Amino acid sequence: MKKIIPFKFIVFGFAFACILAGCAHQNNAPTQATKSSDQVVKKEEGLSRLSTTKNRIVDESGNPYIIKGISTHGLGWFPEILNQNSFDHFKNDFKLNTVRLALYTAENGGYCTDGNKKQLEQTLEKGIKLCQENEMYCVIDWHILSDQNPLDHLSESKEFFEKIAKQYGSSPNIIFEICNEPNGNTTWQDVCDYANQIIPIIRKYSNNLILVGTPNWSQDIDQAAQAPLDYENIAYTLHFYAATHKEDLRAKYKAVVDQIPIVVSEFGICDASGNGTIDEESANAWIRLLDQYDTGRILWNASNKEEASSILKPGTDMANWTLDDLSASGKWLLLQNKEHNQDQKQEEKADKTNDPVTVLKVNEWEKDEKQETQISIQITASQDLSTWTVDLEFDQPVQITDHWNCNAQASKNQIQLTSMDYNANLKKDQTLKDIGLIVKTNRKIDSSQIKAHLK
Ligand code: IDC
Repeated sequence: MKKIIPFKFIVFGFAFACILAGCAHQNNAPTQATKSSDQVVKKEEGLSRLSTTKNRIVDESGNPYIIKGISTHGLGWFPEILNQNSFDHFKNDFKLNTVRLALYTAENGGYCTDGNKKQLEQTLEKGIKLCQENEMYCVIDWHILSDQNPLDHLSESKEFFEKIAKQYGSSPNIIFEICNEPNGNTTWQDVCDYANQIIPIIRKYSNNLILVGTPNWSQDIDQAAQAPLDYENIAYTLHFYAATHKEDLRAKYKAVVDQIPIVVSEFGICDASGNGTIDEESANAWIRLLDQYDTGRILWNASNKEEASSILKPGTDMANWTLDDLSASGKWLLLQNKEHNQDQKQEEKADKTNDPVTVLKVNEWEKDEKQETQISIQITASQDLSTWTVDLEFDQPVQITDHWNCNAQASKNQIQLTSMDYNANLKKDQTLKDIGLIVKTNRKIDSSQIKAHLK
């Protein structure tokens, strides 16, 4: 079923779209991807090739696909993380589908400065192969940072992407990220000038998804939305560090999320230094928001460096770690998956039962000494409906903090949800998902205690 966007965002998005200027970029239609002869073999053939619609990443069936990944730290500094044990954990414990390989271009030991190019390439290839063997997407991240402007190392970048796209571009699991974080005085026009030279090189060999960084450390996605690049299968990156970037950046994201495809190709739950305090409340607010729009996200970073963003405790043996070695960031990532699993189990259960209404607890957190809970509702119509009402009964008094794709009213222990005009009509056996709300209570809510009636 088509994704339904909260009404308030549709209105906002539409108003915003109306004032946007058109794009002034040359029209370079992607060329047909050619098969590379030395393509690596490929357990990853089962992976669906990802592409973009106007504003989402989708799989080959056209369903929204959520990239869930972990980024390596700098490949030159922490290459030991690339081993089968790590990938087992990434895939089976964290249930991730993507690994991002961060190739710093300019820092100490960078690919374009004083780094050992050959060794860095070998490490990158090791990462690519592990992704392929484990059927995971692999983001090749040209990690500009202190070099601020991607045009600074244009010729190296051209050479690099020519080589990598030629060798690996026909594998469906490869995703190209052509500039991590443009920053300093780098403008969106600079990024476009760069992208307009790199993308055609990649497109000689591959039509795969390409991620493009945005100015201001990949936070100015509004600029990309005003003048998107003129190629297919391009998404723009938004980066956040939850303890530093909060409501302002979330508002910026919400304003453009329906205009361009966005991927959070790097985020941390600590501050922007990659260290400092962990802010789970802000991190959870981000994840709830990204979930609403099926936006992919990749956590920084898989290493044992002594900094808050690393998922392993300092000193952990990266060749042979276990879940006992997780830092606070690592534990948080693991918990994401547990909550996700719980949802999936409930959704599977819901699919098997014939209950017309399913109530799923998606997430919960504490705020101002109260409990906030995000709830998702599914309705399956047992007959054609032209309007619907769902009564929810809780075991305690409840208030509404937010809601989407429904009208909602609370009174004591009850909440009544009613249809919006765009989702009132349901055909027999049709399932309506994406109805959601956030409620505030004194105590934790057990979703099995919520009684739901469809009227
Ligand atoms: C940081 C690392 C840190 C390293 C530094 C190098 O966590 O150990 O010394 O880079 O300059 C980014 C960058 C990413 C940063 C990260 C945290 O993409 O390279 O990693 N960050 O500062 N953007 C925002 C935050």
